[in-house]
Amino acid sequence: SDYSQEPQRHPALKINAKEPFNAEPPRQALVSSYVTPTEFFYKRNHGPIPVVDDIERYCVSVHGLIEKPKELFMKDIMNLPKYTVTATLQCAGNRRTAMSKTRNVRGVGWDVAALGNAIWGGAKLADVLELVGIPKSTCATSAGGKHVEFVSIDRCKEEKGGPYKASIPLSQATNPEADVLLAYEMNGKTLNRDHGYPLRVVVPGVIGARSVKWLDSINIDSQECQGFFMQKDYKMFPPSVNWDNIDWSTRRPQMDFPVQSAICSLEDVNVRSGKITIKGYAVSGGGRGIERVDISIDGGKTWIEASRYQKPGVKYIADEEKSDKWAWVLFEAEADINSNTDIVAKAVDTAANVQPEKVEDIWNLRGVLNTSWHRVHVQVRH
Ligand code: MTE
Ligand code: MO
Repeated sequence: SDYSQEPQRHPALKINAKEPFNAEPPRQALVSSYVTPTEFFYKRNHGPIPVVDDIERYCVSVHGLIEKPKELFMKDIMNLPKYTVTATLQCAGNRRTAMSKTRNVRGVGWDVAALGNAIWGGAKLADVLELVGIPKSTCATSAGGKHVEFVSIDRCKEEKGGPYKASIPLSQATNPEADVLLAYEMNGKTLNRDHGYPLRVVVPGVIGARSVKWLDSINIDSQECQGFFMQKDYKMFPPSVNWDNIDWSTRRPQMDFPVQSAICSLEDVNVRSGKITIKGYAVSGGGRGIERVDISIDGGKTWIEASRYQKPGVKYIADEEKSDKWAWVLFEAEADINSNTDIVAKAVDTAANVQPEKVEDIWNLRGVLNTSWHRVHVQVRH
């Protein structure tokens, strides 16, 4: 593989793997703004960053079970109505490092910042599919159980040198309310190479692995994508399954991510005795908003409710009409700390799903979806 044409990256990023490049921002930087600056947005790759230099000739071929297969050029996609969607993208491996501390797992180690909240601009996939004769849907059971496969330009070793790929159900792809985008902008600027230039998929509310970057083709199929990252990775197994007894076919590919939160204003550190501010993020998949964030300053015995922030004028963040339903909320609480303790965060989403207490209970061999209560141990200096 050729890593000689990698883009420049912000020096503050914490590099978890160099080739392919995998990096996340420091905790503090992550929650310093509601919209994550592009240079601090985590970068998750499985191969070298592709170079697309002839944008006039770049096109996406749409084929498979359709009547009018088509090559779509950038101008065709940019001629469709442009939408902006504020959505949090989260890697299924976020917080894997903490899971591997109970029992070893395989995969890139991530702290709590393998996610980010961006304003994505582009065409709705539902509009793109209409161009090739596939009607829109609003009903989850329509679309005949078919799937939409996204194939990239990049090359990765897991696919034996082939491209990264993934699929979503056609019913989700054709539903305008699902807000699935073919995005060419991130935070108001042309998408950069790290994040999928010139065009990427953004599937809001779903683990990042399905938001294919550097889109090359779209394939309408009767079955879900058979690629490595759908069939042999990004599935959640029970704690009893190990590398000797694993049967990948017994589980479905993970789609929506579960309710998650983490404290980002503190690491396991010394603090001065007295008032401290506890800040972090909370997010849930599937368009479920955040109902509540609970904070404990005594290791989880008693709890206080944190205040939550998305944007000015929105007090009740679980209100779907007013909130950014695909986006995280930032939370904040103040507390008096006078002795060594564990500060803990747990979030509740609008479906009343709560984060599990112990990482052991959700341990899985690939180390995905660590959504256990987030703990920070603080030592007090008097
Ligand atoms: N798309 C391609 N083509 N190649 C990849 O390696 N990684 C996926 C997804 N799309 C990947 C990809 C994974 S696992 C995640 S979490 C997100 O992209 C990360 O997106 P980001 O790098 O823009 O944060
Ligand atoms: Mo990921």
